[in-house]
Amino acid sequence: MSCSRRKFVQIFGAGAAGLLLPPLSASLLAKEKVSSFSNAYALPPLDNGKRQGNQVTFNLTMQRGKMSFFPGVATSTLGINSPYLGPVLRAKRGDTVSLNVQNRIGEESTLHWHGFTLPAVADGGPHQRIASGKTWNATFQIRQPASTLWYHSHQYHGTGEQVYKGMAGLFYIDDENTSRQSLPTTYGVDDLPVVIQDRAFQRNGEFRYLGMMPERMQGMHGDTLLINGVVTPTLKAQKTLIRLRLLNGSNARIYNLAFHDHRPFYVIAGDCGLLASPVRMNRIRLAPGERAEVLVDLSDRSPVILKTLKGAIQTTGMMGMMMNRMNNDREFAIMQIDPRQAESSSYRIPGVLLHPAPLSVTNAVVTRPMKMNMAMMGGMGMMGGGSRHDGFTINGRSFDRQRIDFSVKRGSTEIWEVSNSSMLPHPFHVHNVQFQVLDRNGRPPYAHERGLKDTILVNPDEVVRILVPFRYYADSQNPYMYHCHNLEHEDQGMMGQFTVV
Ligand SMILES: [Cu+2]
Repeated sequence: MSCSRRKFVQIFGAGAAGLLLPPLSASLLAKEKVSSFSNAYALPPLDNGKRQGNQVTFNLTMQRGKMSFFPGVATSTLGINSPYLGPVLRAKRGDTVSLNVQNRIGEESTLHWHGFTLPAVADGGPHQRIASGKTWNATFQIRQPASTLWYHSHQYHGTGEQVYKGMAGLFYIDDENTSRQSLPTTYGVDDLPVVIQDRAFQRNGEFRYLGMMPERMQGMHGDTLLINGVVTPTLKAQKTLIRLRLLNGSNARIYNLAFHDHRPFYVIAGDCGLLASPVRMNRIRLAPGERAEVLVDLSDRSPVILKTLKGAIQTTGMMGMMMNRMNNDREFAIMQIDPRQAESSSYRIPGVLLHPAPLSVTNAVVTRPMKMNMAMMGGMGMMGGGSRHDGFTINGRSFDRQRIDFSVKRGSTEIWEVSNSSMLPHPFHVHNVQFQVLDRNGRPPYAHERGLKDTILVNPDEVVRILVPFRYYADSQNPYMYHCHNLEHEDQGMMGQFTVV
């Protein structure tokens, strides 16, 4: 028996795989839709908070709602100050933000500020629980460069479902360079948020979340693409050069984004800030949790379709074959951009960008392995349908809220060696830090991955080394999380926690 075959049997059980595969792949194929881009792009509300000098207060209410993703069909949703998703919050480096989060969804939740450096008590991870009916306050100073961050539920064993229903939004940071950059920056005009999510729907219009066992293994994939909560919309571009702030806000789907005419675009920022100079690409892979800011030249005034291509996922062994059979790795239209009425932009693609200084590797004190794996230990865990399993691990251990996995020293910088010995890719995310990618299997990182990041995709059999600084906050009691940002993997235990002391 080959190694991959043995792993496959460990995960699925010898007899079960053949029985489970055909119905699911058939139903996915039958539901394939062709979009006519008849919906209009939706611009999320912009919330600058209530400002007094450098103190900015945001009032956020987690709420239940109904959304009509399809005409005449209502879907039950979660949102923040909205039925589905939340506003784009915006503040500046140096501001102290005070976020009041009121929970009115009727169940416990949390709200995590993804990508921020902040005190552990303000992080919004699974320890900062907000009981139904209560309000939680997070206050912290913004001490990092201009970037496109986001916020989302981080509920213990419930992150996947709450985010899927809509508990997420974007958070922009500006800095002293924002107005000095020669970049489009007018919200809703030439600077546009694009939150990409895939969803599955039941016949009655409700979201379908986690049915069959393979979905628990791969994470939840849907066959309908939502952009800012709208099914495959058309964006009527107002300018001939636009900046798209792309967030993969999906639970598990990895995208391989490109335009239908293969026109180039220019990546100007990754997760946590601008790159040294724009990187010309014609496709970009974006894993759950990752962001990319791109400039798109529309001066030919021809409508273009943003798609995700096949080949987004690198897998090995039987799991790879299975993912192909289930059609998770396939082409989707995401959004149409129609620039026929666009005004000429005064911006051009800049040669260089005012970017954050790179981190120095010379003062790294510790090299720490981070081994991600998914292997079934009990055999029946996945079949049982529960959310607690021992099969999703980092360094051989599944998440335990009572166990602090390790501590790091405040002011130190570490090298983390993130590896993946499973058959599926895993996007690895660390709270409280902006890290730098050193190498992928010993090779230099891709040009667009050379800025500061908080999430990095690690493919099967890959080792990615990252340089991780712990700059400011020490707290021996309250931990930060590190985890796979495939939310189903996270919920099933591919997560750990560390303190800064
Ligand atoms: Cu994972």
